[in-house]
Amino acid sequence: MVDTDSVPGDPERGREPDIAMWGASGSGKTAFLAALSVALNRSGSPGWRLIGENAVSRTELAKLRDTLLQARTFPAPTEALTHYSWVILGPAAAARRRWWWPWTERVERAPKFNLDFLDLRGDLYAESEANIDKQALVDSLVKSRGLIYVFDPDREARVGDAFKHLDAALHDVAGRMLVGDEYEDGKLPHYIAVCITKYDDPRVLRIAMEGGFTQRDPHDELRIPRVPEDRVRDFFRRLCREARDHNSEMILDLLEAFFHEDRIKFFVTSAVGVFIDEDLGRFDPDDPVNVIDDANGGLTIRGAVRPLNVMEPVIWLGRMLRPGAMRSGRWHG
Ligand SMILES: Nc1nc2c(ncn2[C@@H]2O[C@H](COP(=O)(O)OP(=O)(O)OP(=O)(O)O)[C@@H](O)[C@H]2O)c(=O)[nH]1
Ligand SMILES: [Mg+2]
Repeated sequence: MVDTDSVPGDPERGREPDIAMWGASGSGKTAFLAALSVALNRSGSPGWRLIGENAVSRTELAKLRDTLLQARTFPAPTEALTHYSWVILGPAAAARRRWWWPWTERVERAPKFNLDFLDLRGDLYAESEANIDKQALVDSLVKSRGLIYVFDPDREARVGDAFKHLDAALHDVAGRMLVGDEYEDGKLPHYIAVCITKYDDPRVLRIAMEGGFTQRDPHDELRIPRVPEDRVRDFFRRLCREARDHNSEMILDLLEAFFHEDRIKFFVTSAVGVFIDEDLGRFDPDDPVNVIDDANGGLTIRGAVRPLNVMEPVIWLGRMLRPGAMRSGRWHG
């Protein structure tokens, strides 16, 4: 029997495992990354930072953030495969004294997660033949142990191709990981954060509010309607039912067939957040739209950028994957 608690996150490389991201074309992957540093700054719990590990990643991070905050619009569709190496640093816990060594204080290590993201165009799986970028996506899904799966309810209602993409990508990953004997339980070893994007979109908000999925957080002065944690899975199922493609109803089953149920967590996210009228000082259900058309046929972010649930999935994955916390399917204690 192997003591799983002593197994580091990624034994082969002796470092924290990577987090990979995927989702259909235009589902909001790059906007999510752009919102991440804004979200960490706004988190209300000071001390969280997102840092580029190399010059390219630092420049890209600044560019993404400026697009949202200065240009007040969204990043352009991803054309070339971009590799980001970022580190999230959290605040160190207060120093502690040990009872057997009371005259010295032990400084707790600050939480630190590596984010090795590959940002790809999401239409890869629209092409049936193999290509280099698709290969890179599958490699990154296989190598990672944390996944951010981006699900765009707006696209599902209009185009409805998430099932096709997910099914194809999962079968490619399973073909590489599950055919051998390594994962005896027949499931992929990843933790997966299923992120429903564009919650601020009026249609998505309406389904949440009229479907009775939302609640008000009594501590939130802005009175933004939230989907409580224990309702998000049901909300996801509902959005899949509203999709254009009837196969979308199978997305949840597909996820639960490939991943351990206790390693899947659902999040309702928005890169820009809902509109808050600063004079009113709170959310107005009759005036929620935060993304409007501009004169040049593009989009403008109308009010403040207040990302919703963007850092939460990343920090959840970081916590699940930190050395010692992960239970790989390869070991059975
Ligand atoms: N309302 C709203 N729209 C969003 C949000 N995030 C993204 N969008 C819209 O979705 C579009 C696509 O977002 P991207 O982040 O570029 O999507 P992507 O998944 O990176 O797309 P590809 O790189 O083309 O695969 C944006 O241009 C916005 O119009 C959001 O939080 N709210
Ligand atoms: Mg993109």
